Amino acid sequence: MLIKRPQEIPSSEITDRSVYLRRREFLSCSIDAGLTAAALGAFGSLAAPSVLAGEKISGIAKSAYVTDEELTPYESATTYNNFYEFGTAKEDPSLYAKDFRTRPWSVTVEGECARPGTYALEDFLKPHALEERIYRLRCVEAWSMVIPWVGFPLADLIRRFEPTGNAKYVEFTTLLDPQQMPGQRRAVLDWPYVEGLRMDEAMHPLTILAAGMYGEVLPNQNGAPLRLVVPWKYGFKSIKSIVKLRFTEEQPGSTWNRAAPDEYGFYSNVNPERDHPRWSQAKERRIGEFLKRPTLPFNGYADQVASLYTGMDLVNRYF
Ligand SMILES: Nc1nc2c(c(=O)[nH]1)N[C@H]1C(S)=C(S)[C@@H](COP(=O)(O)O)O[C@H]1N2
Ligand SMILES: [Mo]
Repeated sequence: MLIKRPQEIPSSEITDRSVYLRRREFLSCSIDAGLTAAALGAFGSLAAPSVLAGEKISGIAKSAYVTDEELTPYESATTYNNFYEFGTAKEDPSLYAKDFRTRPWSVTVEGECARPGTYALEDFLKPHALEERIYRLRCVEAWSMVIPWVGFPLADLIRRFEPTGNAKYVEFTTLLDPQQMPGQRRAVLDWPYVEGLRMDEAMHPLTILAAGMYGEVLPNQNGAPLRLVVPWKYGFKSIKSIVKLRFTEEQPGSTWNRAAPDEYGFYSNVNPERDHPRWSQAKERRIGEFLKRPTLPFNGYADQVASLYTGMDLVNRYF
């Protein structure tokens, strides 16, 4: 079967598609009265078969999770990236992920839960109304950004799959596809990229899955079609282009932790008191700013998340 690449779709067809989308919204209204009109708008555009990175998402709900700090310019957030599957230089993902195909896409749910299976992305997202979350993002390389994500609480998704009492952790896996991901042709990391969270971290209201940013469908270089965002942890925990969730009893491995266990712990909570061997974590450079600013414990989210770690030694043992 010949699949058209997005950039090959003539503009006449794109107009047709927007009419199709409106019709589709109307249709889904009559099918599922339980969803709000706003949510349907968002779902409508994300469920399109040839959804384009950068396309506006309609009906995004505002949320209380915002900051009044200045947003990082869209240009910086989409050209200064870490996504080693597309290369290790900051500009590589924006250059080499252009043709990355994010449709069709499916996500597999495995392990300790009542509803394992493989789900089309559209069905995976369908029940979730999208909201805006403006979060700080702090990379372990000591730079940071402020990004308006479009997503939904991971907790809501996890509940749908009914984890069993043995589910103590969730493991996430990125797509493995060296043909499309040139970085995976070299053993820079142990592919595919995997990450993990303790169940209470995964269920925390700050933890989201993002399908968009800046009001638009997630650009490929930022982890389309679906990535994790855990704002109180170093950026590498926020795994991109997810194809699998697995509920486990044992603490899962994580790619950076396996590569250098002394440098990258499983928890990796932002901690100005625990330096990385190569980078002091006491300060950070907000992209676009010249002077460094102090780094805050848990990236400024301590009031919300510090209680998850009561009694744990976050410097020497659970870093
Ligand atoms: N699959 C995958 N996910 C990933 C990475 C990666 O290389 N591969 N890099 C991580 C790192 S180190 C950071 S700082 C953030 C960067 O996200 P951004 O490029 O959207 O700002 O993505 C994280 N998620
Ligand atoms: Mo990072």
